[in-house]
Amino acid sequence: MSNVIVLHNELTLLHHSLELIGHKLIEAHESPDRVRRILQAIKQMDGINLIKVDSSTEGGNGEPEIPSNIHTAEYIEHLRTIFKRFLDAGVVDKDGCVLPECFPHYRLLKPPGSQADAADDPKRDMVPLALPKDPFAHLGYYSFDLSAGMSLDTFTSAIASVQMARRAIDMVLESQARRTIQPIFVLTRPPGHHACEALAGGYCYINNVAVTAEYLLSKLGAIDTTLPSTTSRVAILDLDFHHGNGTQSIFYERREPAYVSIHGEGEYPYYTGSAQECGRGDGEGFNRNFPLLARPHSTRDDYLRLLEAACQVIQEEWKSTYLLVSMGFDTFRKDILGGFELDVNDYRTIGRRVRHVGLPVVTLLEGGYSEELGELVAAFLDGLRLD
Ligand code: OKP
Ligand code: ZN
Repeated sequence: MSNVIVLHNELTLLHHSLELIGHKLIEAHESPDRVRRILQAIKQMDGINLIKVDSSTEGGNGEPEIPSNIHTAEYIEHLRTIFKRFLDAGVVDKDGCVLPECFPHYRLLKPPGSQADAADDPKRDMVPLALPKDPFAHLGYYSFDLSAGMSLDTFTSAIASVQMARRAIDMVLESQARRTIQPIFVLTRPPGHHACEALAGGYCYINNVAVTAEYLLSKLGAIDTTLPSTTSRVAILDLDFHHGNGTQSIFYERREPAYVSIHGEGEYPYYTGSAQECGRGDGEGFNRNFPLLARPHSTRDDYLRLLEAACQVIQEEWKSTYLLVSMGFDTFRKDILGGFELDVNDYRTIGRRVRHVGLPVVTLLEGGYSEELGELVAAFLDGLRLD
């Protein structure tokens, strides 16, 4: 039995957003209360070492570098500045939130003289849709849906999250040197797994797990060429109900890190996550999707069988030496955005299985929107520390 380290930064509570449900614009389900519920539930737990990270005292001026192969510099600059532009123009209040207007849909451009189905081929040669001159159109250019509105402190919360996640990597590597490995759970908010190289969406802005994996790989250095070509040192296990399209796309042509996901079949974000998506080029074989139909077409046992298969891939096929978990709790049977059947105690089982992969592990919070979120996280952390 060992302790679990939990990292939290109060700046993650600042971000807030709106979302459109039918004809109603409401406070986003992804709210600061999620983290508050988790803090409330774990505060009376044994074996939890809660560390409050303070950005002003960590890492000098506070802002970690985002690798340009994870997110483009232009995209990061957009996230940093866009709200201020709306604010300065007087079209939003300080405590408001801005949403995109118009998306650069790939079917907007139709090659001259082509048939309709050629226009539908996303791989066809075409002039890319350029960044609009009008800054108020930038939000649409850099988003893929309406679920990634920006508020005054969205960027601050997102940056605080990656900063904690990088800190977790430093801690894991240090503790490994001391041979006292403890699992780490990072209270990242907003989540990250839907964010692509230059696209926000699905409550995500900066892909926390992608930046973390890249940081870890930079610490590990060049790959040992004597390692079998089927191996990947860093594995990302994505257990959120929704497919992590962003993480998949960022690493799709890379062997390291390798990505494996279990998620609702045919669910949001709808266009990605099929079992046929296996990676390309150097990345071939290092992307694995395990889609599972939502209830009533699947059971808890179906889910746990896929969890076993995913862990087997990491251990037996990739023979990974580090594990990053994109952990969503929207697989819970009562979650408003999920459709699986998992119960509270299943999160203890998941935590224990993750521990039994036997690797140094950093878990990042992705989704989870039920009232019971705190309880679910507590059960997961409990499983993570069991032998
Ligand atoms: C983020 B994560 C209601 C639909 C909301 C966005 C779902 C994002 C899930 N307007 N769609 O993977 O938990
Ligand atoms: Zn989710």
